[in-house]
Amino acid sequence: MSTVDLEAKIPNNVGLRDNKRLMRALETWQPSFLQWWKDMGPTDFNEDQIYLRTAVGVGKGGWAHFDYVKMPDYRWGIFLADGAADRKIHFGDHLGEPVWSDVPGEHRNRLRRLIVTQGDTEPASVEQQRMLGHTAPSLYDLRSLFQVNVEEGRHLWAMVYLLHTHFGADGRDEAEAMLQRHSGDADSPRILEAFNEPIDTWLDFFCFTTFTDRDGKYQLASLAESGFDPLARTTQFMLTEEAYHMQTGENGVGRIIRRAAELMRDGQDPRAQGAIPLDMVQKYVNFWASRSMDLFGGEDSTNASESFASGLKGRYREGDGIYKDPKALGAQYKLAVPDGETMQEREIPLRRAMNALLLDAYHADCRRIVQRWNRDLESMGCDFRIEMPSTRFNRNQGVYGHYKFAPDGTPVTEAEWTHRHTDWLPTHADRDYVKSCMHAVREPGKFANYIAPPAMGVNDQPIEFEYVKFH
Ligand code: BYC
Ligand code: FE
Ligand code: FE
Repeated sequence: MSTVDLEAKIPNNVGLRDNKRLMRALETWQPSFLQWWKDMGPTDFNEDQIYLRTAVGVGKGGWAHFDYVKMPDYRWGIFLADGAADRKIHFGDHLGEPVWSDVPGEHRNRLRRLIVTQGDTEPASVEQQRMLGHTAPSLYDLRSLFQVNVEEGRHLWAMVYLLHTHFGADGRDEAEAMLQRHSGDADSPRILEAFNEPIDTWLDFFCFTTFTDRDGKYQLASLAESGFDPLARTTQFMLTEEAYHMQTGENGVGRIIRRAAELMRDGQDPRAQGAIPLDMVQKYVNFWASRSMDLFGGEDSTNASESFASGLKGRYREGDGIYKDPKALGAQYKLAVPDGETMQEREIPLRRAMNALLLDAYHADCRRIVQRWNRDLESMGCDFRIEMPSTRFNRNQGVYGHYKFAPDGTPVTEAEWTHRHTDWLPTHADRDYVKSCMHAVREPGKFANYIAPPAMGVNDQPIEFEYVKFH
């Protein structure tokens, strides 16, 4: 078991005290991070007391501590999950070799790129969500937002730690650059597309945490298989925090759906009550699910093949021994690709289909979430059903990116798309309407009329607990 140093300026279980050079580098980066938080984070709430969970160790069960803190005083720590002794690389061309505790020279660039891409998304999401605090539907939800924000901040720390420790001067430059690119910035945007999309409403936020944080889960899980041991152990621990983000999303969308269904059951029109009609929720689901599916990259990818072959990025749950061939050689993946008016099935070598495989697992997971929302609709006697859009719908990356499809995956012509896309994706009018529903509710235990209360509070506290104390 690693020792956790909670007294240090930067709480950690990576022995910072014994590595003065690294400690100095990180302590130099810390003020830049705090300045970024103050400029680009949830700026107007930095003086308020938030009931937050803070990671204080990596042991099962007791890894987190709850208390009131001001966000700038949050203890952003560096934690690696404990590693198994003499772990071996369990996939790809280096199968059976000992894992690396230092960066192998021949994989340096690829590894840095993966870490930078991962790291870039974390502060991006905080930037995207920075104004939401002003319209939180309850104190419970406001707390959830800030919990997600501080933890995404910690995930940035996790990647910056790897860059500073293992990539020398370039790593330090990359760590600086993480605070200089900004979500939606015309000159210096975030790396991946979904992280430049605005998150203006709580429906966007809950769809984002359902679908985009869930991409995070799958990407982190495949990096947690990595032969580069520090990356595997960092991402492993990040996943424990990620579960709450996805739960915030699933519950949030679920509560918005439930509220609409309740009103309809009582013979009312959700729209007349400042609630969000279910067909509008479906459009937001379509939008965020498709932008998030793009985060898997191309279905047929030489990058993905190389990352797998080099032992840097494995398949989902690769370590659980669920795949027959840990080298993924000789097998093919069947991919339906557009060919003129029709679809043709093409076989590609499995290694090149690693992004497609991960996307398939993600899509199945999303369908389970949608089913849970639908079970709730059914139990309330409502006939509407939410649907998870096909992996082909509204894509900008990969083999479907240049073609048009309906949400169920049927090919459509450009003309049909032009005619029908406003039925499938939020229009300006939809967005204006959803924005008009957003207003802050700050009385403990009270909720905006578009969202049902949660089933329970946080950390065994009641729903009407004062989750945020304003200064
Ligand atoms: N937008 O070979 P290809 C999270 C680029 S979320 C823009 O098809 P590859 C979080 C790609 O970079 C998880 N560009 O795909 C969630 C490449 O560019 P170059 C984040 C894109 O490289 C919520 C080119 O297209 N973590 O943690 O195999 C809140 C061809 O790429 C996009 C990671 O993503 C796009 N959507 O896969 C907070 C893990 N997609 O090289 C946090 C690290 C692709 O031609 N990243 N491109 O210039 C990776 O593993 C891979 O970079 C990707 C792309 C899966 C993203
Ligand atoms: Fe994260
Ligand atoms: Fe997250």
